[in-house]
Amino acid sequence: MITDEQRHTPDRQRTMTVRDVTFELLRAYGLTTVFGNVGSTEETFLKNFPSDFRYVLGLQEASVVAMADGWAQATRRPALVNLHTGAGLGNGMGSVLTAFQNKTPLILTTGQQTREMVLLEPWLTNVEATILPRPWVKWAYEPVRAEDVPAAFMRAIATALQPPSGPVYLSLPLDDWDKPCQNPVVVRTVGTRVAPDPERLREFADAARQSSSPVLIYGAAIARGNGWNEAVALAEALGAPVWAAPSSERAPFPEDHPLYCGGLPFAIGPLSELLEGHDVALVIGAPVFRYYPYVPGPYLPAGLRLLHISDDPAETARAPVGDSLLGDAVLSLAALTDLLADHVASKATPHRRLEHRMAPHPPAAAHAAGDGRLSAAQVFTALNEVRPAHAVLVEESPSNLSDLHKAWPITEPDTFYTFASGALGWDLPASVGIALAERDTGRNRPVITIIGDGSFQYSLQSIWTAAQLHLPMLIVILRNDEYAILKSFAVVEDTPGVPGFDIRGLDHVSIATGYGCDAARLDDLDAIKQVAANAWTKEIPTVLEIPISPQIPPLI
Ligand SMILES: Cc1ncc(C[n+]2csc(CCOP(=O)(O)OP(=O)(O)O)c2C)c(N)n1
Ligand SMILES: [Mg+2]
Repeated sequence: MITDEQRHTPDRQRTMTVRDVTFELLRAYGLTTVFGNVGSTEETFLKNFPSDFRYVLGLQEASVVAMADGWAQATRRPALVNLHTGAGLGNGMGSVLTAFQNKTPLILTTGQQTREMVLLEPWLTNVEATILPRPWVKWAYEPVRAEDVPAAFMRAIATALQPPSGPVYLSLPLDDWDKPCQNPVVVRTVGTRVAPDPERLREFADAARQSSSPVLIYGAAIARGNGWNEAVALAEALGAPVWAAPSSERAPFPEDHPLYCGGLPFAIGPLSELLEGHDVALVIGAPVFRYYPYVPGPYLPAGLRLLHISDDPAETARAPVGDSLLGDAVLSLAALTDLLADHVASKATPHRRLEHRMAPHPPAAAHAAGDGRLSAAQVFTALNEVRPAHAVLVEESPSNLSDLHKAWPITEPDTFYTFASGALGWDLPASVGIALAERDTGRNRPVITIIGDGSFQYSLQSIWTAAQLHLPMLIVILRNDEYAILKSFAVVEDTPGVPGFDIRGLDHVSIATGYGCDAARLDDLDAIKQVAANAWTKEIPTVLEIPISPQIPPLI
């Protein structure tokens, strides 16, 4: 940190350190919150931690990275993470993988052993540090000289922010921070959106104009770019039905809009079937497509031309079908709407409307199968009744997802988050980061996390951070004592007799109170509604364990 005395001393008379210059740069970028878990190799970075910076401690690194991810998404700013050398980064990698697929700009840093000893690999040396986080970072670097540290941060920030945005990584030897750094801080800015090639976009607009039955498939990039208005304007200009891309991690379109059809299934054959009858599909801001279970079939129905717009060249390159165009989703939506200004929208083709996102068919049993326990659907309906206005939903509840989306349509921007990756352990800590961002931004919208009893275990330490930060969240654990969704996969994959699906004997009330939260086990709808409604009067999270009747929903 630069003291007032240093600030008023002419440059020639004092020695700036690597720490001074780096903190000036971080300050200039507003990177004054460090999400971290510290060790001996990071203490030199954090020494005399400046009072205008904030340290958010997470007790395990998967939580630290995902909290930063949630905060970055909800503030629409990059976030700074500091972990303990290779050991901490290793623990955090599941969340780094998710952040990469979420396209969240994270500046990941770890300490490294001192340059004096690194050659002989003392304890906790991050051997081949830049290899460890690959392929889930856009750039990984360990500065060759101490004085390169600030410029390496600047390059890291620029790389993280430019499209497609994502995590970057710096490994920082612990003896660099007090070394002299004569180079002044250089603060550069970069653009974060790339416009599509106008000629090719015109071709796409012409194809849409000439189509007799166009369909729009919207992805999470529209939500990340705050583009609901643009998404609605294009849909209405075309009069086209809108699907959310399979398993969208953010809601790209208001789910109560008359043109909204639901979420496409994440399997090849069933997805293709749902697009039958259309002649042009425009996919904007999503991969083509995010699939999961393998269900063979044609990628597209006969007679359908697919046009794809994304700012991620890896996505446009790996699409198995269709013609692609690189460009920002929201800029493309606006430009297409302009190009179609003279277009008289035909009436949207009447279409099967799915009221859920991931699973193509609703679960067989919507209610408890006579075992006295509530069904997930009953719980969601009750929570939806008492949730405060503008509540933000964060979800990781695999077997109950379609029930959740049926009960809880997303009708406001930035009120739904999940992971793009399927790597469990992201949503709970991300929801803590989102709740912190809601407070930091002054929006103060309540955050409700709905999570399976299996998913809860992966990053449960994050609820301690939420309690320490006095965040009044509502965290609902659906206890079915099993990994239910894996039983559905066992049906699809025809794998009877797989062990390891049952997770009995967990006491979430003890766990949550042990981490400093309020907690209760409730199996009565009225009590659930009452406790849920009161969660917002507290200064710590409320964790509800709700026993639910297990169900094995059909995946396909
Ligand atoms: C990091 C990670 N480990 C394991 C898995 C495999 N997996 C997918 S779903 C699941 C079970 C989830 O259980 P729970 O949260 O209780 O939801 P339920 O299926 O019971 O609704 C597991 C273990 C995964 N996706 N990610
Ligand atoms: Mg479960």
